[in-house]
Amino acid sequence: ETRGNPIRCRAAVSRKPGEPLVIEEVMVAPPMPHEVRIRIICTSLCHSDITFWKLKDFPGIFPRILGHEAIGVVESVGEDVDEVSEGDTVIPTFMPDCGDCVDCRSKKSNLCSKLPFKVSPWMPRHETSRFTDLKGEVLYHFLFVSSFSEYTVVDVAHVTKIDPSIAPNRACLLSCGVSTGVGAAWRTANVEKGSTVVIFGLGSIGLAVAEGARLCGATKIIGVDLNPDKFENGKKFGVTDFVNSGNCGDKSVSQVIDEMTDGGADYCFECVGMASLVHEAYACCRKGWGKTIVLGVDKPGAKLSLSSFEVLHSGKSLMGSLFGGLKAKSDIPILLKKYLDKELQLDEFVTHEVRFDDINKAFDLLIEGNCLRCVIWM
Ligand code: CXF
Ligand code: ZN
Repeated sequence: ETRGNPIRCRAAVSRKPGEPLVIEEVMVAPPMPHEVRIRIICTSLCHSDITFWKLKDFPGIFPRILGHEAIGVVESVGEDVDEVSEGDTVIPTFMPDCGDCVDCRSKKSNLCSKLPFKVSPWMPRHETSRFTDLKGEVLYHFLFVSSFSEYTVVDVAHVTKIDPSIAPNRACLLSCGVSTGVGAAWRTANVEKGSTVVIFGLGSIGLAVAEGARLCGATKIIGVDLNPDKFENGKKFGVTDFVNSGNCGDKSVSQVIDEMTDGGADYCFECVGMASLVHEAYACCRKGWGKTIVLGVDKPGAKLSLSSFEVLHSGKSLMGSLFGGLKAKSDIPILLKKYLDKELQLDEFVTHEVRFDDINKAFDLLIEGNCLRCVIWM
């Protein structure tokens, strides 16, 4: 009987920035009110795990249990949890969906104001940790998920119950990366049939944007990347055209795209995390109605500089999108259904799978760049 008691299990602890994770035994406290304890089935590595693993200064918080793209089974629930119960299959997400704040009730936002998103080392509601190592030292949480552990505790606002029959090594992708990209095209931009879309960066997020844009009926999907090999793979996800950003001669990328699109694209997505690419994207979305959506995470403090006069004259929009604008509890099941109906591709994103003991190999693979998603089996 584990319910109500701490669980001793294995976790991959990030003890020092940039150093290999250490698999060790940890204690996972029982869930507090509004929390659920989950046995992780599998997790996959997202680039944000690497970003925060490498960060030395703020918010470089160690020792920490990283991981935020996962699927698991509810082991036990805390007080005041009636939405899920023991044995339910759930997807944890870094974005909450409390369902009753002004924002969660509005169709226009996915930015919950009851549990506002922040990069915190704690559980969202009680601001404490559920993890300790065997010496009794606190281990910090990450993005409210911390899935690099056999068991984790997540707030009920951060879990979505799903159909347990879906392959876990596919469903887990909807916990972060693929949902973010597909959602950005579908929910944030609301790409229409016949649209022209430009995607800066053909990593997992960019390819998921392509997949979303394809599902929405976009006819021209231009991929922009420094690596021309990315185009071949991109075609599987709907990329129809390619611009090698390192090979535009004396033109800027935005000039090249402006010519290809006869005056600018309907939607541009920045999926790299470079302010200069946001400028390029904004420059080549069409005057009057073009929308540029920022998905990439740049260094803390990185600034954009747009001329106020240009913004006024252009009539363009610039928007950010966290988790693709999706509301986890209602939208993840929709995307899973699209996968089961063979509309949404997920299989193609899984390029590698490793055992939990080889979690550091997943880091190497994603850093090397020939990996989209590496699933880690617990
Ligand atoms: C990121 C988005 C920006 C803040 C940190 C988390 N999302 C997921 O990988
Ligand atoms: Zn992520």
